[in-house]
Amino acid sequence: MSTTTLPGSPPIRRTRLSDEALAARAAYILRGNDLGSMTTAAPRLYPHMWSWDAAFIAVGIARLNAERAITELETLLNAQWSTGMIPHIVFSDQEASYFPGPQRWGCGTLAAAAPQSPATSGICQPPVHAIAVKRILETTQRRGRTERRAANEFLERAWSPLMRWHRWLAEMRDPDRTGRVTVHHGWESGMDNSPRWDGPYSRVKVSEELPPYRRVDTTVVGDCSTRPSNREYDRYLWLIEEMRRVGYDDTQIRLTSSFAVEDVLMSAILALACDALADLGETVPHRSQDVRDLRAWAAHFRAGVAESVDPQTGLARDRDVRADEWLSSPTIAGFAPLLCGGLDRTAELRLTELLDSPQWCGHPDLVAAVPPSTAVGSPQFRQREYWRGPQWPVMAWLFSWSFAERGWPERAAFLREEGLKLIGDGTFAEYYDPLTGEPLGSANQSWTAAAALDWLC
Ligand code: 2M8
Repeated sequence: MSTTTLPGSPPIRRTRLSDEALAARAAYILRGNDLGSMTTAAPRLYPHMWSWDAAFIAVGIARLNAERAITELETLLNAQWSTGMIPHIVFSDQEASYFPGPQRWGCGTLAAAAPQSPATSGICQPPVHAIAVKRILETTQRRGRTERRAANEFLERAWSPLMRWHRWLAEMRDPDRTGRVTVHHGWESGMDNSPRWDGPYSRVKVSEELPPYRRVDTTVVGDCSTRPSNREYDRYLWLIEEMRRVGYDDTQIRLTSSFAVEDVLMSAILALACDALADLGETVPHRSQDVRDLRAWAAHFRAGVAESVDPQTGLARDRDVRADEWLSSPTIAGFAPLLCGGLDRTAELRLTELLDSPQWCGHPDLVAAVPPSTAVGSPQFRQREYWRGPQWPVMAWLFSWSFAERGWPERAAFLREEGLKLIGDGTFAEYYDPLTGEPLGSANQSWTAAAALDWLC
């Protein structure tokens, strides 16, 4: 047992809580982060709603109260753009300090497709929402009639927004029909500073016209070195500036953005989410055309992911559209085909063996055998730096859920056990040092608490 201090919080004894105590603490954190109709991604660092966080959070809240989980997703869907895009941040109207906030994005005044209210950002995040809806429906099937009915009625209301969201990704973000979703900002991937994006960002030239700004995140997190650098932030902000200048118009962004990368993990998630939604629509006759579209998209993106696999390493790769080159950093995204399937048996076996190997989950120094965000021991690995090495419990949840879907219950259970080992002290940090287990980034991160609840309840 050791004692660790999270910035801004009292010392936490790193001892494993009982499952009951851990679940109770997770529930307490989610209630504490609840603003009424949205849950902040984290209380101080992320005081608004984030798109993929909201989906994972809803899965956890459904274990406590299905109706509140539905409200969470409805708040997000109410912020959908007229194009079909679900924005990556929905800003709370409560006074909360986050940069870049609604003014810097300027979507309400610049983007014809954005809602006037609520205020949103102008980019998207991975489409895990249909996965959440499927999970919530499964959870409620074991509940009373009232919760079951509420969940089924929600599916009716959410169907069309989710279809429009998937269609927008499939059509607008795959212009060359490669079967891989193009992102125009590292933030769209959710893995902001992953080494996956180092090459593409090195080619983004920040103009002197970038309006000045002041970061807030580095004033919240105690150890700034675990956050992206100022150099990286300049690039993040410059890409937003480029989008503002074209009024967040999809076609213009595609033609002008200095960052265009086919994101293999986002593509695998889209394939998974299309299948999840199709499963939910399968028994409803008037949805048969939608289900056919969803299955076709799932097959298309699954094939795009499989095609990206590096014959040398066996890992899937992103592709930089601007430089016309494959990107081969050894990151967790390389395991994308294990989420969505699509490889032949030999390639799939090779990839599962790699996941279990000492380069990844089988590394002898790991505190818990869940995939680190970057391969331990690779030149790009930084054990405390955000998406450059730390383990993210929510990613373990996603892999565990999809392994169960794929018919690999032992693998799913193993990741659950190891994930709980990481977060068993109840810190519910944003991410963890894989070699020491130290909780890093934000404390009381909602999606970490949500993953625990889904695992435990
Ligand atoms: C992180 O990203 C935001 C920007 O979107 C930030 O650093 O300010 C990422 O980990 C992202 O995946 C996550 O959704 C967000 C909120 O938890 O934080």
